[in-house]
Amino acid sequence: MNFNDIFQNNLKKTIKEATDKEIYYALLNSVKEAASIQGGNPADKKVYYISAEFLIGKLLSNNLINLGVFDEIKELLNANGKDIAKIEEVEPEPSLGNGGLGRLAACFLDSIATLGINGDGVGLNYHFGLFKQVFEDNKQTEFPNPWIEKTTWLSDTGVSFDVEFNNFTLKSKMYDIDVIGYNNGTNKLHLFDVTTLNEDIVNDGINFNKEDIKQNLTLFLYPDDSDKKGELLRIYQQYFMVSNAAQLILFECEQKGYDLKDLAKHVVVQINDTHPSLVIPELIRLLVARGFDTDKAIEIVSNTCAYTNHTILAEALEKWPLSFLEEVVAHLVPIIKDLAKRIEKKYPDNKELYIIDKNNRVHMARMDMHYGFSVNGVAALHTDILKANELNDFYKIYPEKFNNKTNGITFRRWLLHSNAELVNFIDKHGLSEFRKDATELKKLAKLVNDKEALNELLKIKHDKKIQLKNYLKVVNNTDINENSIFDIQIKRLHEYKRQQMNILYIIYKYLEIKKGNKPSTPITIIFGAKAAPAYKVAKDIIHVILCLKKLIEDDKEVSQYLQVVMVENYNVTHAEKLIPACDVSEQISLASKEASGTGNMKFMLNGAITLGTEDGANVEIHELVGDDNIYIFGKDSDTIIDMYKNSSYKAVDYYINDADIRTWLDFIISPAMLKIGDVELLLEIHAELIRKDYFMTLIDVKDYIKVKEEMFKDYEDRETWAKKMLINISEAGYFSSDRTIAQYNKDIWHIDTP
Ligand code: 26Q
Repeated sequence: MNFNDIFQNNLKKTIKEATDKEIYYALLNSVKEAASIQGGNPADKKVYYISAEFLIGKLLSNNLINLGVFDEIKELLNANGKDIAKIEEVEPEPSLGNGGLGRLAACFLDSIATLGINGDGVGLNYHFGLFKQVFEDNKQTEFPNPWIEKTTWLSDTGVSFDVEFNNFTLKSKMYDIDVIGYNNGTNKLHLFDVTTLNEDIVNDGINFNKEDIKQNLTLFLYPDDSDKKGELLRIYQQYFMVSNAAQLILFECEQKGYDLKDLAKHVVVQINDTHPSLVIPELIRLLVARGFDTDKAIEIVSNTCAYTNHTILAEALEKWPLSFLEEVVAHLVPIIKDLAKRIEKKYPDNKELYIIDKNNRVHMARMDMHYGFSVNGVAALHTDILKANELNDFYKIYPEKFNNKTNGITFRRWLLHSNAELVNFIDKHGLSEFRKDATELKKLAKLVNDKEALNELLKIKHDKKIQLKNYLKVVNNTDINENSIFDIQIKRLHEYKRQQMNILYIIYKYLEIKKGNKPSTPITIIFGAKAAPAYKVAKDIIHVILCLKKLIEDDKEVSQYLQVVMVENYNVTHAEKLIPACDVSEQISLASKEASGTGNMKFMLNGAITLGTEDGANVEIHELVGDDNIYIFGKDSDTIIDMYKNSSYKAVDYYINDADIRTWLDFIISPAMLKIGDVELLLEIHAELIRKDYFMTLIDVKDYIKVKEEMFKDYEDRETWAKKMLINISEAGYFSSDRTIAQYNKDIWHIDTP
């Protein structure tokens, strides 16, 4: 049966008569049906991608694209007076991730299915996902973000496991979401839930009784991004996730009649950061329970598990107090202690290798590196830094385990779906093969002297800017000027990402305009960022942005030339609209701190030019596009790493010695700002930037402003700018997650594909 028939069957009335909601639910059910007809990606080995986060975003359009029916359905709806964009709006966005790591997991599932690799995701079914951000009084407030409706992408599988904790046992329920490969088989995302959850215990924003584990375990995703919080609930969640994963893995192997001694021949477990690391002792425990001796169980599991590191920030590497683990899962503790003892015996002289440190904290990453067969970073620079610094002791004893897998993004979502106009352009120039092989985009470079093609590119960008303008009017109650430069910084709010440096640019520019130095083209600086609710400095930075926005808005003179926008509740859906409309992509982290970044890749693919430091994947973007097509500034990672070693950075010296920097910083506590904002908060963030500034804003701010000004000047030469856009798009093929996943499979997973 073709998709159209399935759809008509589900709708049960004519498209003309149906409401947008009815059409959405009918399409959802039809996609599920089509996916089940299509079947999986069979092989006798399977990868289980275990992750606490899968930031999948809305699914309808992507699923239609991957089934190959999007255009057909769009036209069918059109012919009946319906707009697919309106249908998309009906769908709630599942926000099951914090940011980069979770979105990467979602891109990876798409590519795994597309490449025909037998592989499923395993995670948790958070009912409220990440909090919804609302601005009140120029500050962030948090609310629950429900996404599960009666008709939903989740399918109840009937599969259930018992998960034992110290004082009670919880029954799980496994829900599946189909992961439809682009013109290929369907895999699954398995999301585990508890049967005893109670959504009603949430009150007053996102508060709930943290002790009532049975009722709260899958209520929320932990809203911390690279920020530590030693909460017990987090361990409950992690153990619940991995115990289910481990039981599912063994169950599926036994069902297929595999001998568990050959587990590593049939299964590979990819551990997405350390959040699922307890899967190692849990698998060992389950194998021992099935009669293996401990040595053998350890050997089997070590050949099955592979670990991906996503961060260099020491404070984000999970170290759980042994006492916490004893309180939650005492039955894993003897295994963890045994694993630790073996290392202490083998390497008595190097305490840096110990799994349990002298303060009785369990270092999850260390367990992964000792008892897994692969360790990978997520961009070339990141992996090099891990090898040379943070993980050097491990690299020395296990050089063969270390490998790099530079991140990627799925072109289905970040090009086919978000930028049909650009796809049209690519097709028109005869490069439609890019759908199968993204490096085909390289051939766009032949158009670099084709004025007509360059003009088309500029026109597409302008159209996307108008679309964004219309979108922000509706969702953000904001009016932006489509003839201004769109300068966009969208990512979690974190000091190392240095949104505060962008703030200092805005202050600089405001003062310049006040002096009469007006930009040739107006500038719109757009932010989108959530701050972890407990991360005070991050929330204060949001406050400054919102106050500045208000101050400039109210200034008739400046607001014609400079506008600040902060998109409320930044999420995947917003990103899909913002990225195609962007001119300047802000990737300004302190060198050495951003493991990779993936927004940088999405922007590049959509013809934005990067303004960035030599950090993460920016380094690889720079290498690909060359000096003329990227704007690089700031100190490099070697310099920064040395400065941390010598503690040689002193923010206050910049404040004292540089009058410009002092002027910009003091503007934060100027009378005009204090009138708009919260005096205490503004004073605190001002003091923070002068006294601490742990991520060295002031070391790069002048170079940043200089290069940003050059960039805006270069924007005026539209033809040269369009060439830069073209080269960026043409070199973006490398960042397809299909390439990344093919590398994971070739080097780590070894799963046969059709
Ligand atoms: C840790 C302990 C307790 C609670 C929460 C956490 C926690 C949660 C989320 C720690 C880290 C995260 C998320 C990290 C993350 O998103 N890292 C990003 O991963 C991307 C994909 O590899 C990279 O592109 C980014 O550079 C990296 O910051």
